[in-house]
Amino acid sequence: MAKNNENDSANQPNQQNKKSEQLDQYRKDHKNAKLTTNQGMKVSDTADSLKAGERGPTLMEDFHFREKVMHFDHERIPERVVHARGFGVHGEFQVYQPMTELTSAKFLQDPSVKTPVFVRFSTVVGQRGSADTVRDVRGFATKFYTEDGNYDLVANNIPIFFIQDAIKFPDLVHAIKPEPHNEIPQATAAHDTFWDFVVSNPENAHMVMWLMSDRAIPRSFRMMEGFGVNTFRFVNAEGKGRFVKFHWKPLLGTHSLVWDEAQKLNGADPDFHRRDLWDAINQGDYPEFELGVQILEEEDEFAFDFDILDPTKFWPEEQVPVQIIGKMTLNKNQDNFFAETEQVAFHPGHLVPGIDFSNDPLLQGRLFSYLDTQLLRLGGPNFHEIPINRSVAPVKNNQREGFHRMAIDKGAVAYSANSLRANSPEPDLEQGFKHHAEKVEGRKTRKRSESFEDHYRQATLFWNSMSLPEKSHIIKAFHFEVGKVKDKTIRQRVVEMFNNVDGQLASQIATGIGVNPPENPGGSGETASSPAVSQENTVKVAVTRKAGILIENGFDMNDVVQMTTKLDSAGLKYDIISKNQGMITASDGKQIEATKSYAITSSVMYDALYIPGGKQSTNQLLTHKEAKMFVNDAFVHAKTIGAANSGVDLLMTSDIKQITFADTNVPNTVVTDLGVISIRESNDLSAFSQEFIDNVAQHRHWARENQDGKMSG
Ligand code: HDD
Repeated sequence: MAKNNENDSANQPNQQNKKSEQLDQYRKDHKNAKLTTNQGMKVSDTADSLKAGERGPTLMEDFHFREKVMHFDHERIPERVVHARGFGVHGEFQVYQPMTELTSAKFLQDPSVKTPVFVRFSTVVGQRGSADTVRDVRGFATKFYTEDGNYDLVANNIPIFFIQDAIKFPDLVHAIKPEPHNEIPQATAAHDTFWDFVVSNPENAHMVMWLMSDRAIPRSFRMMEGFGVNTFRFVNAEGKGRFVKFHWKPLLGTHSLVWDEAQKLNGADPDFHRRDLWDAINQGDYPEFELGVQILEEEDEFAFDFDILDPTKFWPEEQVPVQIIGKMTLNKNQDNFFAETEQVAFHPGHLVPGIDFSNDPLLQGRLFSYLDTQLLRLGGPNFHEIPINRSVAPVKNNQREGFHRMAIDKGAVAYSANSLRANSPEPDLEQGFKHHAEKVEGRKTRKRSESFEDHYRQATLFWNSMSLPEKSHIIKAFHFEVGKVKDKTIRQRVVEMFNNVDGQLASQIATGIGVNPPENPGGSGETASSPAVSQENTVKVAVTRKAGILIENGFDMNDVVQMTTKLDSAGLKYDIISKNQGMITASDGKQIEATKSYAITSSVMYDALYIPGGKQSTNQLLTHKEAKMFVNDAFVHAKTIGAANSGVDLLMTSDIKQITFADTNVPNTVVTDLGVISIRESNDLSAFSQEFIDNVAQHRHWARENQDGKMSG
């Protein structure tokens, strides 16, 4: 169970690492303390201002009032222009084996070294207070506090990007953000300006396919991949460079919500993703991600039918395997959202020796944007001194002054070269960063390389790689997103554009959005697929999944205890839910606490649903429309549903009744049909509860989508 907020961070294990020790110097707990002003003077009253007489005007000399309100007046800083809504956590990274052959990066050499990290997950489009489960790309930015300085891997959960050149980023963001005249709509691409941008800039085709896919509505930050997107370079101690793409692989697999569920969650719990992460870490279920790299020798730069510098292309894992090189464990929540999540400043240009850039034109432009945006957001050039941004490696240079300078730099000398301080701090010729000595040559031009011209083949490759349920979700996403576009010409142009990806896809998009199917169904001619990008092929485990258990007075305690014992031992979570919160009495007189009621919870907050038996309990549940909604939603969202003994009666009155399990009524027999598991007349639920857990591990039972016209993608 999650603890209350005050205790949450206090009860966490204190990480023993250099970053944590550094942050300890700034952490304050304010326990057993006397209230003071910012000058440290004790305050005798903070509830009444100083007035001329009890009913008189407030006096200018009330310095405590002025200080308190002045501070409050200035408590907001500009939110990030993109990725405004995010959530940060601490962790540690360990490499599995020395990577000496590929890179000299020190944090990738010694498997016994735990490098502290801070990770910020985010959505891209929504404002800071927007909902978590919107359809969007997710940011996955990691700051490694290495002995050689900070290294930032500023990644997303989709391996490619919308545009090929950073100069188009302001156009993309202006198009996808709420429209400027009325600031509608919030946190969504489902509006005219975005789709106008898409059809006017066909390089978006591939990314839009991913954005319409399940990847854009992750089940959890703990269950999504991360991708560095841009092509970087590993450089070893001998100066040999190789191209590299970075991957984060979640040990829990890559899983998504369904769209109807995601929308309902936006209302039921707009903090669903951050709460999921916060709770998991507080409960000791530390999310783990393996770091993978795809490596390309420089000689193979031109060996592919796409340009490896083009950020709208990924390197299919079947062609360039992902080598797993280490693991990150996220094991500590932040103590203060503003100080850590809000003030952390990432930058793809924060490198360490052994890692370098490529000429990817999106990456090159990013290198300007991040530092620049931090200047405005964090109010000056000294944001590297904010605790969360501080390197654990010593910072020594001749930079001085500026807003909010913390360091007290001693001495008269603040320039280089100098003789008065023996040229200290001096460049380190041995260990200092050396730029990879790539040969570059060319005439100045604003032209894009012809090798960046094909916008459709990989979009088709992605489409070819999708399972049938994934394809149907993509089509439904197009219906929602493009259906919201008011301009019919743009809707028609979306169909024409995606006809270049796949003719059938284009025809099915057209059907839902009231425009004509393509005259000549087309496609890019790509026939290959990449099974690695389908979520059907991901890791499937039940651990940390959460079940809702519906009971009322008179429930069967044996049915509850057998299931919860099994869930506990398999590492799953559950909530006991009833009409009202409080103690609920079983048929044997024993009691259990319902920690959740219908008023504060709903099926969309759970991965699975269980209805134990107990005639009296079932009879009451049968009269609750909320209980039926629980069952119907769980069914429609393709979740595992289990019912034991009289609990099965609730399923019989729901939308599930048409599937075959209901006809099977053999006592003491576990019946499983499309992820609905039932057992009648049984006291021994061991096989039943194991079957329930095995089904939860499947994540969803997509075959159900064909069972019921009401299924949503
Ligand atoms: Fe970016 C933030 C990831 C392209 C300009 N970006 C930002 C964050 C992530 C990414 C995860 C949030 C960092 C945090 O949590 O604080 N961005 C990407 C990826 C890209 C990408 C994977 C494609 C490869 N970004 C991109 C381009 C530009 C920017 C092409 C500009 C030319 N990004 C920014 C920014 C942000 C940012 C405006 C906003 C807030 C911030 O930097 O700190 O500079």
